[in-house]
Amino acid sequence: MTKTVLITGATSGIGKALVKRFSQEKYNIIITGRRENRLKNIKIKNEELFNNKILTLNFDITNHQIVKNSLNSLPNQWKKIDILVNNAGLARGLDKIQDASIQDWEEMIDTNIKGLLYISHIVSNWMKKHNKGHIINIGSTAGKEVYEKGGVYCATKHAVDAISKSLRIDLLKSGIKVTQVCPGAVKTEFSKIRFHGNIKKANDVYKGYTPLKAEDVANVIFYTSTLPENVCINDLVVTSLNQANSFYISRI
Ligand code: NDP
Ligand code: 8X3
Repeated sequence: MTKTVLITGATSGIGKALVKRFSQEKYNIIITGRRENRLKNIKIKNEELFNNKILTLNFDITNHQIVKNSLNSLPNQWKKIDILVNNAGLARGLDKIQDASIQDWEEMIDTNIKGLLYISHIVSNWMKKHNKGHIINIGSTAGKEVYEKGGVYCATKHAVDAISKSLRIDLLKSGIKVTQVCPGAVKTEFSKIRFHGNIKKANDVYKGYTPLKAEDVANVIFYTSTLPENVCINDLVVTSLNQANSFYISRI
């Protein structure tokens, strides 16, 4: 039977690459994000290429009521979700805590922590009905150690780390796998968003070394979903060859 995967934050970067990877394997895919035009184009392009079915849900993950209404609007057959990839997320700013913008903090906390929880709350209950499913949370090396000026972003990714561990315990009797995938630097729109559109600052993040591509991470995430039923990767850190952790990157 065709499996269904829900991918949040599918309009760009890792999420968009994941849509392609799962489409190649003919999954039914629910894709979410705020940019409706992008969702439509991604649906059309992948369906044309891979002949699978893609359903778009256009919502802001930070609004609990809208998340609930959107997910509940899915046709019943689309609510039997085999895999949930909690990928939507962002960094805003790179500032010391005493200097940072409160608005930036709110956005990161609301998206990376609360948004992930809103989706997981609903979808884990759907999965429980079938005693089956796989929740894959996208954490970060920033959830493994903290770096200067990254305080609140790192805190949100440490929260994803904690939530992934807790969910795995809470769902232990439910036949639902919980995996966390923690990438190091990946060249996506991430830094452009972090620096509020400052392209020079964004490009500087990836200068002098080869970061991961979104496709690299998508392949790894996809792999974690392909293992036998009794095998669960709990936690996986993936960086480019040039990166050891949040602090050490070998630049030329
Ligand atoms: P992108 O900026 O390219 O993609 C982020 C995605 O998240 C977009 O599809 C965006 O959709 C979605 N998103 C952001 N805010 C919201 C919101 N309020 N409501 C709904 N969707 C939202 O970044 P990446 O692909 O790099 O990031 C994906 C994940 O990977 C994030 O969780 C990030 O923290 C994590 N990560 C990234 C790394 C990197 O170096 N790039 C490294 C480690 C982890 P839209 O704007 O259309 O709503
Ligand atoms: C993104 C990686 O190093 O910019 O999670 O925090 S980093």
